[in-house]
Amino acid sequence: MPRVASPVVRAGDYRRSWLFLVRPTDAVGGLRFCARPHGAGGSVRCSVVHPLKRRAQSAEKETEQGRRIMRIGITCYPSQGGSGIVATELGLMLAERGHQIHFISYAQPIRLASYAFRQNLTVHEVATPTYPVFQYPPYSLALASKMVQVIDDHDLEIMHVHYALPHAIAAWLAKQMVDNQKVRIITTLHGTDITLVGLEEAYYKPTCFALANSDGITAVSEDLRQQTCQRFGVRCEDIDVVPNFVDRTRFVPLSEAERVERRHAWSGRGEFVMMHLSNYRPVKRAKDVLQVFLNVRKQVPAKLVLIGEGPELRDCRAMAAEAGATEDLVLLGRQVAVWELLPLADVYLLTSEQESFGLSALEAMSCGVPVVATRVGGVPEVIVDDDSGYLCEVGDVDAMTQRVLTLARDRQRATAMSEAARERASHFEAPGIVGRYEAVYERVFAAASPS
Ligand code: GMT
Repeated sequence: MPRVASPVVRAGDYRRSWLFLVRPTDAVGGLRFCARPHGAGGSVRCSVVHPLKRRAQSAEKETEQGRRIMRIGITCYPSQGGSGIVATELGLMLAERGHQIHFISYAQPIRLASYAFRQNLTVHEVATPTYPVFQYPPYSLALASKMVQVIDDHDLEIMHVHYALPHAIAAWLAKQMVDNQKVRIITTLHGTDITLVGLEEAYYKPTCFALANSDGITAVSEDLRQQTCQRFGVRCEDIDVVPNFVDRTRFVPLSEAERVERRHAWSGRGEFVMMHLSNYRPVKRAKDVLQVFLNVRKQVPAKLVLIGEGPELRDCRAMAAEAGATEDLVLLGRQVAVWELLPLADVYLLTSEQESFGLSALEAMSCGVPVVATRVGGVPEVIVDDDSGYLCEVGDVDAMTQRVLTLARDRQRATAMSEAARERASHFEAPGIVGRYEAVYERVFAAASPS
C-alpha cells in the first residue's frame, strides 16, 4: 500500500488535513483518501473519490473501516435499562467512526452522561407539553414531531429505534410527515417489547403494525428472532440477529490486589462477593438472588452487592432483614460506571424468568466474572454452560446455590471459569458487532433508495 506525503487536501471536512495514504478502493474503482483531520483527536477519516464519474466535488465520505458515512437518528429509552445502554454504546461507536449521530429522546441517555462532549453526536430532547385536557400527555406524538424536525434539518438517512413501542410507531408517523422521503426506519427488538409489552392486548396490534412498517428489523438474539416471527406475523428472514456487544477495553478484569483494595469499603478480606444489577421488575426474580445469597451465606462468609433500583428491591431488603443479613447486603442504587463495579464481584447472578440476551451478564463476563444464570431466552447464546458460567432452571435456587458454592470453594474452578468468561465475551466484541449494524443500515438504505 503506497504511502504518499502530499500537501493539504481541499475537500469537505478535510481542509487543513494532511493526506498520507492513497490506494484504489476495492469495489468501486475510485480512490480512497485517508487523512487525519486537524484537531480530530487522532482518528483517521477517509473519502472515496471517483475520478471517472466527474463527481470529485461530491466525494462520498467513508469510515476508517471502509463504510459510507451516514446520518443516523437513534431513539431509545434514556434511563436505566439494557436497550437504552445498547443504543447509547452503539451511537457512541458510530460517532467515533465518523457517522453523524442524532439521539432523539426525552432525556440524555444515561450512559452518555459519563462521557464528555463527543464529535459527530447531538442529543435532541423531546418536550411533551401538558395541557389540562390531557390526562396522559401524548409522548409518542411529541417524539414523532421531534423526529420530523431532526430528519428534515439534518437530512437523516436512517432512523434507528430501540424497543418497538412506541418508538417504531413514532418513527412511522414521522415518516408520513417529513419532506425527506429517503429516510428508512430500522427497529431493534430488545426483549420485553416482544415477550411482555407486545403481547398485551392493548399493544399487540400496534407492535405488529410497527414491525410490518419498519424497513429493517434486528433482534438481539436468535431466540428473540424466533419468538418474534412465531407471534407477530413477520417472516424470520426479515429479521437480522445482531447480538449485543461489549467494549472489552473498558469492561476488564482487575488484579486480585486491586479487587481487594477497591472493595474494602464494603467487604472484608476472604468474603465471597456476589453481585446483581437490574431494574427489580418481577421478570428478574430478584428474590431468587436474595434466597441464593442467604443460602450461600450460611456456608461461607459472603456479601451481596445489588446495583439498580426497582419495585422488588424493597422485598429483597425485607428478606435480608428477616434473615438478620442486612449487614451483608450492599445496596448501591443506580450506577452508571458499572465497568468499575462488575470486576469486583466473585460471581454475577442473573435469575430472570425471561431474558432475551442478558447484557449485564456479558459485561460481567468481560470483566472475568463467572455468571450463574437461568437457562432462558437468549442467555444460552451468551453463556456456555459449565464453561463460561453455569445455567440453571428458572426458580431452582438450590441448584444456583450449589453452583455459587462450587465457585466459592474451588479456587481453581473459579479461575478457569473467569478466564473462559472473559474469552467468551470476545465473541461479542464491540467493533465487529457495530460493523454488523452498519451493514444493515447500508443494505436497507440501498434496497429502498431510488437509483
Ligand atoms: O428488562 C430489562 O432488563 C430491560 C430491557 C430493556 O429493553 O431495556 O432489557 C432487554 O434488553 C436488553 C438489551 O438488549 C437485553 O440484554 C435484556 O435481556 C432484555 N431483557 C429481557 O428480555 C427481560
